[in-house]
Amino acid sequence: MIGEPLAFGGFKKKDSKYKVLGFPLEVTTTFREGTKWAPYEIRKASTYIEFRSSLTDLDVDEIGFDDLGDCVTVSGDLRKSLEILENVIRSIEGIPIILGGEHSLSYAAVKALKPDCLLVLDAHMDLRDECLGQKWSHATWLRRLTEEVETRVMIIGARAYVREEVEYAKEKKIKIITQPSLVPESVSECSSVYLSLDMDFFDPTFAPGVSNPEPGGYSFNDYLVVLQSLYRTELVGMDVVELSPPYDHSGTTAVLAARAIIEAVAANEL
Ligand SMILES: [Mn+2]
Repeated sequence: MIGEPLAFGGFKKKDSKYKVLGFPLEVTTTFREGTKWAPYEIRKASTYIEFRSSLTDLDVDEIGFDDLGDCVTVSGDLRKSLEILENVIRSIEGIPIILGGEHSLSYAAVKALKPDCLLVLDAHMDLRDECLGQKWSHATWLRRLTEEVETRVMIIGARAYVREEVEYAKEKKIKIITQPSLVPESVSECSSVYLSLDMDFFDPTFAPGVSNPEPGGYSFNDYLVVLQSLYRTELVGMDVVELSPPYDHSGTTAVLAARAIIEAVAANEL
């Protein structure tokens, strides 16, 4: 690995179907900035941890990853950046694993991959019509997406939202799941799933380095319970978003992000 460019787990295994793509998107962050530095920090953390899955006991380093590097973003232009990402994802053969970046990027990924279901792990619903006067934002991307596509949406972890979002969720039949153990049953109805992990799904105790921390979150073990939902469906892509390295003083949020990817791949492989 020494002398090689940084890659997820040190992997540039061309024949792995798991295609890691960094997308250092940061245009609309409203609180704690720094998400654009996350792809680098997640890759760095990933080179120092074990790749054995504690959920499945699989050795994920035997499966490996194909790290494609970072996709270009257009500084200050969210819509253009999303257009680029959507096109890049369409061109990838395999299962893209996107290292964000702000949460808006999931809009482009889901549009490109057209999963039957979208499973969002997030403290927030991101269903506002506008955030601070902006129609396109990390806090509105899921509203824009559900206005355009028919994908079934399930959210687990939501604990900070406004009435407008709850009403919209009801209108659009977006499923708000309140217990990790209830996720596998809901997802078992899906023929394919895209997993979007906002790191603020976790409690700030476990994941302090995020843009919008919210108390009352979940643990890594809860996340493993959620992942059991991948046993009986096909994962078509995932992202890990909203990690903000300048607030990740211990570096443990980046480790958690890397571990979260390893476990998701293991759950999909089982
Ligand atoms: Mn969030």
